[in-house]
Amino acid sequence: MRDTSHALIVIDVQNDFCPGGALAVTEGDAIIPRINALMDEFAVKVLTQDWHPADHASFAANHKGAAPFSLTEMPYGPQVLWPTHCVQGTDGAAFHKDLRTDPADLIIRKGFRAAIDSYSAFFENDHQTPTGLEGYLKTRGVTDLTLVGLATDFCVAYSAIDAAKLGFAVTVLEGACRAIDLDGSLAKARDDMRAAGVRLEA
Ligand code: VGL
Ligand code: ZN
Repeated sequence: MRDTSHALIVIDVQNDFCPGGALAVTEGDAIIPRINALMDEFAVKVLTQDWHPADHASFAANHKGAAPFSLTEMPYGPQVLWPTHCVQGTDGAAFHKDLRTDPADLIIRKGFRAAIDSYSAFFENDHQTPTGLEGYLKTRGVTDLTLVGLATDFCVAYSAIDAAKLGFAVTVLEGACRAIDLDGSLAKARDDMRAAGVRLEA
């Protein structure tokens, strides 16, 4: 068991990102047994939950004529338009039934403001609006983070890069993550994580 300076951060292991879900990540559910086992190795455990209102600006359905997975321009920069997913209170937004949630110290929800997406567990996509997770971890004395979950190239990578910028020592266990891989997004995310000083392990 690691001490309380080291936290496990489990990103978005929700039904909509698993096979059969609205934004299914290939083999998204295959990582669950390893994540469940990892929870016994960390004293501090945090789960994140993508949690959008139905009128969320990241949904293609809320942009007339826009196709899912197309790009649009938001006031804060380019934004992928996603299939409607993780709508607050729906089964798609619930954690996968096999994920152990009882051991978690904190469940942090993100993406709940209609006008702005939030891939990262630390900042919304304007890179300025904090979620509060930095303060939670730092006030508990956490310095080191291990990240796992979905999806490697979006919410995991954005969270890992922000965490490294905030001064945490960050490791991503790639074997306990799965990617969406949209137009080379996985290769770019891996390069960006390495450049930010994130350690990638199997
Ligand atoms: C995610 C796209 C949209 C993720 C969330 O969890 O990686 N990706 N919302
Ligand atoms: Zn989302």
